[in-house]
Amino acid sequence: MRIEEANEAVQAILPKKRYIHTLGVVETAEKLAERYDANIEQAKLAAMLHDIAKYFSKEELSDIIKRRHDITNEILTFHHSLWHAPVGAAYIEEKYHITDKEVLDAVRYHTTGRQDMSLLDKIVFLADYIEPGREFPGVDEVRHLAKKNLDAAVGKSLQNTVIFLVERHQQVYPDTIYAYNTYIKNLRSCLNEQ
Ligand code: DGI
Ligand code: FE
Ligand code: FE
Repeated sequence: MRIEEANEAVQAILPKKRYIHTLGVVETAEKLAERYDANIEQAKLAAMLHDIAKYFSKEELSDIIKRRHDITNEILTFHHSLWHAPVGAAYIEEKYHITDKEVLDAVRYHTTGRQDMSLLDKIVFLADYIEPGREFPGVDEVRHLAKKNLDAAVGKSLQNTVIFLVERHQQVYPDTIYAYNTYIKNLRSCLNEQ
């Protein structure tokens, strides 16, 4: 699928606000791909499609999760805001015949992260967190880190997310914990070097 087709598809599916967020993620993913020598076409395509399932109903999301053998049903016992990520990957595979495993994985793990993230996973995960439309405490620190150390920036955003969830008495999905345990080491060494 070409980026222009993906753009038209998401523009038709997503509400305006989410579409603008998506364009911010595409722009940021492109810059990160240039900075860290990733494939720019893959980064832009994964970014364009990352939230495609965001407004599927809970029923639709859970039906797809139950039907797909590559998505664990365990995710249904966690907050429904996590479901659109693996469902988005399944949807773009089925509907647009995207077969690029790296693009599919970057969409699948864009919300939770995972233990060993590919370069593309990290770029989409981080672009989603720091795109220009995001405004929350701590985002500027992650934007700054993203310019000098990708893994440390991923570690910082995971730390912020874990703190956010724990403070609100929320569950933390296992992949997020695994990702945190991996990339917090990069944050620590990056901070120690200063
Ligand atoms: O879809 P977006 O709003 O662009 O961003 P996202 O895909 O990162 O959605 C994240 C939401 O999911 C955010 O509000 C926090 C919530 N969430 C709930 N449980 C978890 C979680 N996020 C992570 N990373 N891990 C969780 O266990
Ligand atoms: Fe998302
Ligand atoms: Fe997003």
